[in-house]
Amino acid sequence: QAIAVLDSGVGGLTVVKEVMKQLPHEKVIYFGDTARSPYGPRPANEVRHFTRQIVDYLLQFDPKMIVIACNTATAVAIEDIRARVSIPVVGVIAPGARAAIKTTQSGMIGVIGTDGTIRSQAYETALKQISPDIHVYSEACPLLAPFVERGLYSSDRAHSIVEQSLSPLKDKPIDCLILGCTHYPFLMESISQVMGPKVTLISSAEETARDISTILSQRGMHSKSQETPIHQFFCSGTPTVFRQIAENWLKEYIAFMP
Ligand code: DGN
Repeated sequence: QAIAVLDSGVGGLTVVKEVMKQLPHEKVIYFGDTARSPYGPRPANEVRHFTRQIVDYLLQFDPKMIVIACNTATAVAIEDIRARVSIPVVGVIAPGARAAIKTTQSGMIGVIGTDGTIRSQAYETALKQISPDIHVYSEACPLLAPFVERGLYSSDRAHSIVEQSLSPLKDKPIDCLILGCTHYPFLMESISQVMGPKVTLISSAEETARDISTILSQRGMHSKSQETPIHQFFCSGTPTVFRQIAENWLKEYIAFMP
């Protein structure tokens, strides 16, 4: 049985890469809703509806777990999906929030994400639930995910958009920054250059893969096979760019895209 992973587009591939790194024998079935990306500006109801549709599609494959590898969808749909399915559902917000609390020394945490994620205040809620005195500085960066979606994450233009998007956080006293959108690890180098060495970056992708592993262990659900699995990738839009990005991002882990 596979781990089913979904996102509005290519962002969830950052979670998939961490899963492949940490859990090389687990098969992944991925769905990127590239035709309807970005989710960030959409109303919560609509994102919830899209998430349900994708989960229904993925359930055909009889997965052992659903990973909502999209912060925007996690923020507004995770409880709804948990109520609808009987397998474990993992989101990307709680793992990132926990990691940030472990990392911060000053108690001042920055969060960047889509409009939808920042509007939902899901990170504030998750962070303050663990540690009520924490101070959160959030900034919506709506330009970043669409740029990644076009495959332009290594360009000079991407770097200047990162610079511009993060400028409101530059003078804030934060010591860690949560990358609260699964598209942002594609821009990790630029983000790290802009924020400087005093700010630790927390990738919700890496933390989520750790959570997935913990849940599989607790439930005795790890794959027993020692073979390299054949993963499956689907997207709702034209596959050309999606495929290029996936092949390039996951090249250490997949020989070719089936
Ligand atoms: N990757 C998604 C997230 O983590 O919020 C959403 C990106 C988008 O749709 N703009």
